[in-house]
Amino acid sequence: MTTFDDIAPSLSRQAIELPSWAFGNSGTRFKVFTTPGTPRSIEEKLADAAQVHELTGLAPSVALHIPWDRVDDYDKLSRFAADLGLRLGTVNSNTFQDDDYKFGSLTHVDERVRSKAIAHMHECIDIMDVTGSRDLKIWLPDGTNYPGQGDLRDRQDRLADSLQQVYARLGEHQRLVLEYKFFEPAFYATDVPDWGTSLVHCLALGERAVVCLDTGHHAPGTNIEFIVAQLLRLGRLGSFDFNSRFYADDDLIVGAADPFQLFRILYEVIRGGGYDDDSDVVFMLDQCHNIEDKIPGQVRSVLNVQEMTARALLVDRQALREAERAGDVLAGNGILMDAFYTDVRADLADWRAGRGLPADPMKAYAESGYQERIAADRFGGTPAGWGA
Ligand code: PSV
Ligand code: MN
Repeated sequence: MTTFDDIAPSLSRQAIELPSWAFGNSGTRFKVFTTPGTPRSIEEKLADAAQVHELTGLAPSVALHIPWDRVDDYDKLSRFAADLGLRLGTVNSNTFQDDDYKFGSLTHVDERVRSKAIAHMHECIDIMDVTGSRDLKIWLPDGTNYPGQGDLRDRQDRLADSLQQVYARLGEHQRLVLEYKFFEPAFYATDVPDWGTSLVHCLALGERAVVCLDTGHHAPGTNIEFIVAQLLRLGRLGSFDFNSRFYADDDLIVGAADPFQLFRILYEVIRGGGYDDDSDVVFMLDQCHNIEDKIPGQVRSVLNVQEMTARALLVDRQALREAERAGDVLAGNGILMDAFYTDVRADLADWRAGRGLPADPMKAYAESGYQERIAADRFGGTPAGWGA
């Protein structure tokens, strides 16, 4: 029997990376609602992210998205982040908002456009060199809407060649993290639609190419924890983009739609060594807060991940292994479910209080007056959003 006291020390090594864009406005193709106090710059996004870390102790780094977070001086930005108690993390490339990329980026048939996309990846690596970020994350919008629009095979060949050119520019301690997604914006064929395709490209590139698993990027019913187990087994799970979905790539708060799925994923992470001290797996959020306040939305998200991590750590792995080996189906399932149904919220509140953190970070944020302050202070300018 594993108790909360047994797992408490493991909780202190949890680190969840926040996406800078979660603090900006986002929406659907129908409407983007703005929130008073929305940041107008990356500096203001970092200030908001610092609130999340201050209240939870769980979010020491922030991922950038280029060009949304482009600045003149990245060294200055790193120091700005450090003064807030934060670190700049993964650099996310963006080849989905430029007219040139209508028919693809790293897969584009036109060498001019393909070179431009490769140059963008190189720019991201230049930024990483200054910020000290380890990971370049590539998610591509590339794909086709109609059979016959493009040659599926040629597109893979061009992709492989482009990725080689990007990988070759990486420093010794940097990684290329390739994210997959089964559809959208392309509706017929996506060029990196699944973990298999991502893995195939990573294997061809070399050891420092790893897969990013965005939990919202699978067809309904996909067994995501199986993918986690397999990628960890092969040493190729680079990072998570955590969020949750009811229908498509909804980008809702992680753990909101299906807490049990999050539990199963985190169990496999722990089982596979992805939560070990020396693990290189990055636990990032990739979410959009379209209608809820963004800072408490991020606070709730990191707390959800912490809560499910605690429950997954509570699984009595020795007993589970014995049940599995004995073919005791119901005992094995019962052991997992016992851990999943354990309410750890009061223990986590005590754990936080013992570390000088607010026992209830959501309440502490609501009472802090920060939301009212930014709503009053951030006057004028353009709120950050997907176009910024
Ligand atoms: C694509 O849907 C994606 O998941 C990629 O990670 C992008 O960079 C991100 O969304 C933007 O939110
Ligand atoms: Mn993502």
